[in-house]
Amino acid sequence: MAKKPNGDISENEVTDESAYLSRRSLLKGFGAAIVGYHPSSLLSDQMALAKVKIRSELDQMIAQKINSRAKADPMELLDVTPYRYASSYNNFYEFGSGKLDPKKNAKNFVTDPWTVSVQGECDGGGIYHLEDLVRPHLLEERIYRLRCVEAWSMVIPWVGLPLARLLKKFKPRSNAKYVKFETLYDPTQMPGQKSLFSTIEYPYVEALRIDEATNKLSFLAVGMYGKLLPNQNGAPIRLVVPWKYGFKSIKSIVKIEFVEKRPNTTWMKSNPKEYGFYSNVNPSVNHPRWSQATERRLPSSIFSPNIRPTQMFNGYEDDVAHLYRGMDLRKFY
Ligand SMILES: Nc1nc2c(c(=O)[nH]1)N[C@H]1C(S)=C(S)[C@@H](COP(=O)(O)O)O[C@H]1N2
Ligand SMILES: [Mo]
Repeated sequence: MAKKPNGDISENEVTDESAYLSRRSLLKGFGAAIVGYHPSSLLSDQMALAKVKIRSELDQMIAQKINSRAKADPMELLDVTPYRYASSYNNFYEFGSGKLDPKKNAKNFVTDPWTVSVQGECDGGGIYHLEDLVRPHLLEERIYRLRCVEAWSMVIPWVGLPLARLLKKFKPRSNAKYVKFETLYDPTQMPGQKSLFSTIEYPYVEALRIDEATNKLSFLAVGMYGKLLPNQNGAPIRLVVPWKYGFKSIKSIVKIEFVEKRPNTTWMKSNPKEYGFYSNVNPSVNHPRWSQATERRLPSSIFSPNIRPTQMFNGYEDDVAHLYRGMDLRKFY
């Protein structure tokens, strides 16, 4: 299959927050009359003002943007997974365990208004509206490989903000050793949470060591392919930790908690022999039931399987290997 750059990617690698916020407002229903117009032409005075204020950050942003682009393997740019795959082949068990279930069942998922509760060992805890978390930051684009533990992979252009920047705002205390994240629990909206035969417990919980969470690659996405995050991809805000198996990248986050002790995370609890806390992508540590040496890069078919070797830390070794220096990665899987 011939590969070509994806037409869905916008040329702007930076989506400024006012454009993002006005898109959120569109969803909120500013009125049917404005639907269909480009959001940036609809900026209210207030939003225009916000735009002026953040313009001074722009130079810095552009430098950052160039850095993050250069970081990605240039060949990966040609390899961005078509939007229709990234937005329809999903894992989001709250909306069903089939790959096509989340798109179908999350269609009416309500993501606005949305609040995130920040708790635990920090001085800046509280309940934050999503917009207030995003507002002070310019959004940036990061093209990352996503490697599922099931041995398929994609390349996705996320839009969002570095996790470290947000965590800093919450003023974690020195005894905060881990950051724990939780997905919304709402069985009325999430049919998977009502299932009697579920393999996992809800709410979905994930966690990172604080130094992992503040690594420059750890990212919170509010969009992808230059658009708002589709519900099935974890709207309105989800974690992206590109050097770890996909299940660490928890979706639709409502709670962030700073804790001293290592939390029990969802997949670990469900099957501790198969899913460890670290879950770093590692071609030489196999899943007990299948090899991790290779992966299927989507789109993939029986005629064109698109099999590639798995890369250590999913190709992000330079940025993250130091986090695990001296650790036996067979033991700390
Ligand atoms: N809350 C929640 N987050 C989740 C999951 C889930 O079932 N529930 N699945 C995980 C898995 S296994 C993967 S591979 C990625 C998939 O993200 P994507 O559908 O955006 O590609 O989301 C992760 N985050
Ligand atoms: Mo996954």
